[in-house]
Amino acid sequence: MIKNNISYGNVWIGYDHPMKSIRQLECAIVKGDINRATALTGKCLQEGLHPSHIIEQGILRAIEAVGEKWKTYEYFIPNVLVSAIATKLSLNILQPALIALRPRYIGKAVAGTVRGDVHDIGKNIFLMFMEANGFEIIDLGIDVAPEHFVKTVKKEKPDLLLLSCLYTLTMHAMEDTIIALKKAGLKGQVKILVGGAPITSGFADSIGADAFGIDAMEGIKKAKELMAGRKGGRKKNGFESRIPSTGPGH
Ligand code: B12
Repeated sequence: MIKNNISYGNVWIGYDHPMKSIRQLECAIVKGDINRATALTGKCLQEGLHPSHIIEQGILRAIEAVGEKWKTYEYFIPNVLVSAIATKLSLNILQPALIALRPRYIGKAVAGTVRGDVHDIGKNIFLMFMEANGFEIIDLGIDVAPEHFVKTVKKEKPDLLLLSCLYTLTMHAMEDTIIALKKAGLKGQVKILVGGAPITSGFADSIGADAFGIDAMEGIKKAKELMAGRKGGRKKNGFESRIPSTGPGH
């Protein structure tokens, strides 16, 4: 797995242990050192580390540390922003490597962070894993209005709608989006999967979502379960394979 390294048991000789690069990457993101973070991301890949391992052990840990520093007033918005930029650029480097592992086509999903909310790191990570698992993704970005989700679902006829939210004050926008889908008669046509730090399964149920994922990995599992629940398989373009509506607005 790891090139250019010689290991005897847990002892690495000649070159650095690749986990050292991951720790350095974590550190660079926390410090907001964008150039170093991108260089180290490339180095981690060159050392043969799996992109999902780099995300989980480096990037996610870094963002958690940044969140802690914000909580304790050690960091302010500009610090968090540079760390977020470093994260985004590192993810851009990892994306091709992750997508190259893409298995067979599973289905199509429209995604976005709901209206009023600009957080997208978690959504982007989740979407990268979705793509690596065979989903075609149409990402509408951040601060997406319910009407925009509705318009895109009508046009693209996805299997899944993925809604992300990080800021508690915008959680209601998830419900607004589902209400708008119901009003447009689309609620039974697309399965809705929700996630983001403040979201719980109770909240997801209360707003009429079809499933909730606590993190990216559980999100993938739920997305696949929702697809498996669809009758008659998936045709690549259209609503043809949709499960028949199970009741009014659902
Ligand atoms: C980075 C960050 C920012 C960056 C965002 C950059 C970006 N491009 O995303 C910036 C600086 C812009 C920012 C702005 C603000 N932020 Co901010 N931010 C954070 C921070 C530090 C990290 C968030 C993050 O990326 N987490 C890491 C990701 C990986 O986690 P995640 O999003 O939960 O995603 C995982 C899962 O939830 C899941 N997932 C995510 N989406 C989905 C979707 C589906 C369908 C599924 C299945 C799964 C899934 O998969 C992911 C991977 O496992 C948090 C603190 C923290 N500890 O979380 C605060 C935090 C979220 N922010 C907060 C606040 C208050 C703000 C501001 C209001 C600050 C201000 N005064 O302006 C603004 C918000 C403006 C707005 N309208 O949205 C608060 C929110 C508090 C609350 N009550 O909601 C937090 C918690 C900080 C705090 N402790 O006070 N922020």
